[in-house]
Amino acid sequence: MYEIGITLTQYIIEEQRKTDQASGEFTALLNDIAVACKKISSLTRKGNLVGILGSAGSANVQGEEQKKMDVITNNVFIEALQNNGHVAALASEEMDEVYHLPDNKIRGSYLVTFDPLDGSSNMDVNVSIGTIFSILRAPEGVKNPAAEDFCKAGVKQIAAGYCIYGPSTILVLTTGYGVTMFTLDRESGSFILTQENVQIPVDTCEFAINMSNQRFWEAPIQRYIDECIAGKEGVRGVDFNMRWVGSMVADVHRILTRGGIFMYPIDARMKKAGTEGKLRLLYEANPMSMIVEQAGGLAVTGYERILDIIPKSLHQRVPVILGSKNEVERVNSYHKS
Ligand code: P6P
Repeated sequence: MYEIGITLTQYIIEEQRKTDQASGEFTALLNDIAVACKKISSLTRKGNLVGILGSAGSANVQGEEQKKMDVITNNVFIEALQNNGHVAALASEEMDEVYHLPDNKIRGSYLVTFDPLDGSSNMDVNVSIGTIFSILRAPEGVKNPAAEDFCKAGVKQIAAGYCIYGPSTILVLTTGYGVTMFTLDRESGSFILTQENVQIPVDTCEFAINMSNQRFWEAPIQRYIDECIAGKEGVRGVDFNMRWVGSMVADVHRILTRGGIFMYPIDARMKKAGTEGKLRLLYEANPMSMIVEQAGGLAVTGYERILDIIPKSLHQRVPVILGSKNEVERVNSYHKS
């Protein structure tokens, strides 16, 4: 246990001391990520004051319109991570291919995948957004790792985290030993430990789903949501509440804080289009699933545990059902029956 109030730097150095063979490289990488998140937090607060809202006039590999801040924050992450010799390559929602470091840069032991500004369209309407990141071990002695080196099952993640840019900027991190939250103190410029050993309540009466897709859902999701909406008079015998921010980081943060179930299931449109979901496995579903499981929750597709999936490609999409253990188990059981 650590005392509330220590800085992220103090925390990760203490954590490093626990693993005696630690080289300090991982500690320094986490610090690089924290620096990137501080810079992004500062930019998101300036918004239109510095003309960074709106479209970049380009599309990403997903064919989605890129916002100016998608491009800006992607570059912030590259600059923060490529200069200190802790990463061997990067992969991002905003880049079609693996990002290889310039030849003169020292390579390190880790690979980082990230969504630099998840939910960026919410920034134009001043709603919480966030950065999601996942850390994998780089292959030994490979100067320029390839996409297949990133395509490891989520259980291989060394660490995962996100930073939510809301009323507070909060960095949420797991290295496999529980979930810890750090709130940015702008006066000192430090992330301060504000919550340790985060636990998601195993029960909930709050679901998060984009209801406008209801007519496309598969039967188990239809059944689950119908029962929630039926409330006290229905089989659940209790009324449910609904929240949908449209920013995965914000919905997951609420679930970590007070419980809930988040669902972006596969639906008829996706099957017709040949895609397997909306959210991306490597830099959205996997990091969030590691965090949720480390906080006592579950994260599944409806058919399998997300962290067990072997990715087929860098930008693979998957269905996501995650959050309070007992509710996710119920949805799982509906998929089985
Ligand atoms: P929809 C944001 O674009 C995102 O990837 C997640 O952050 C969010 O949960 C989801 O898509 C929102 O999707 O279809 O409701 O706009």
